[in-house]
Amino acid sequence: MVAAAEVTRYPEPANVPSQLRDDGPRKLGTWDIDLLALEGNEGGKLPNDHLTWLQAIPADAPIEHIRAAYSRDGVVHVRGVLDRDKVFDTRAKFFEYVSPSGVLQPETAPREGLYNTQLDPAQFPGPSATQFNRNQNDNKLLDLSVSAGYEPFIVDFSDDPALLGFVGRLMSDWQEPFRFKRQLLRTNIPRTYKAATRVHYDQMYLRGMEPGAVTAWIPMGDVSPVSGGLMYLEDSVPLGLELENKFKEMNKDLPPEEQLSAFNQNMLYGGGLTKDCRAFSLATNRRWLVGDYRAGDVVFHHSCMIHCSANNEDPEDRIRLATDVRFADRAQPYDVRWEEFYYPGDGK
Ligand SMILES: O=C(O)CCC(=O)C(=O)O
Ligand SMILES: [Fe+2]
Repeated sequence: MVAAAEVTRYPEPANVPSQLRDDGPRKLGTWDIDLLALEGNEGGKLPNDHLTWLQAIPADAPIEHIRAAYSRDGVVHVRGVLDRDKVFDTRAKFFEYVSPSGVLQPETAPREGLYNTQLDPAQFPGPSATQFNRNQNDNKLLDLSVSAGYEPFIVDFSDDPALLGFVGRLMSDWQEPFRFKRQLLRTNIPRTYKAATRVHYDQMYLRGMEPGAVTAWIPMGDVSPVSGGLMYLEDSVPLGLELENKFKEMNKDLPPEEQLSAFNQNMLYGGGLTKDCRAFSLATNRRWLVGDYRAGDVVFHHSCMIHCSANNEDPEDRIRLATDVRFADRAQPYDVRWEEFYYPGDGK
């Protein structure tokens, strides 16, 4: 077994040069990317010349523009796909539901999702930090976040026709777009360290199908550039595809079930490519695309697009809540393992 302390594990990619595009504006609203101090799991400030903005496109922009951005970049941040009030209502319901965990600042509205800073954030690791060796009931927030995912208020939120409709327009060659039942709710607690989302691409969890599923990452609240939203590695679909092909080759003599596993002997312990997003962007000579996300926005990404999150340094101690749901075409073969609800340690 691979040591738990291992930070990085992926096959050396052959030379996959990045198609670096012209740097866009360094300012986004009141934010200046050169002044951001972002850190990932392994610490170390991300060099600002390795950051650039993920620009949002309004949901009512011509779909051809949105489609072109998605196929060029592997990711598109769409502003205003969902009704903002609905997103906040669901956020409020979620935080009410998990409030027995004690995570909320007493006497604040659940809708705000403010963290109870009296508590040690280390007691609330999220789903990816607890993939293995978890004692039952050692993390009430995680237990409640998991079971919230089975509740109609979350399932209905994810089944919003506006979302499926958008996917249908984005993937116009799909015959029958559908949403996988499996979904996660992720609470990133402010100033929790070593608990950010590792560098990964989703195909490693979706090995029961060919690359091509679409992930919708849905911030459930406003998530500013310093509040632990997703960051995408620019021009990384070709790199993700190559890494996955190499993993396939490495996995080919494993039992079939193991070949599909994101946690088999060839993978980083606990999943992902590396916990060190700083080193990864330097090694691959690519920048992290950083977004300023608002409730109602949805980010769509390709299953080989590489991404991670930075630590949540929200100045108001807001918990970063997001959910991720995935879509595919029912007319094509898809990963049937994703037809079930998520539970911790389910190995996908
Ligand atoms: O919300 C996160 O931090 C992780 C989400 C993710 O990896 C995804 O949407 O594919
Ligand atoms: Fe992901």
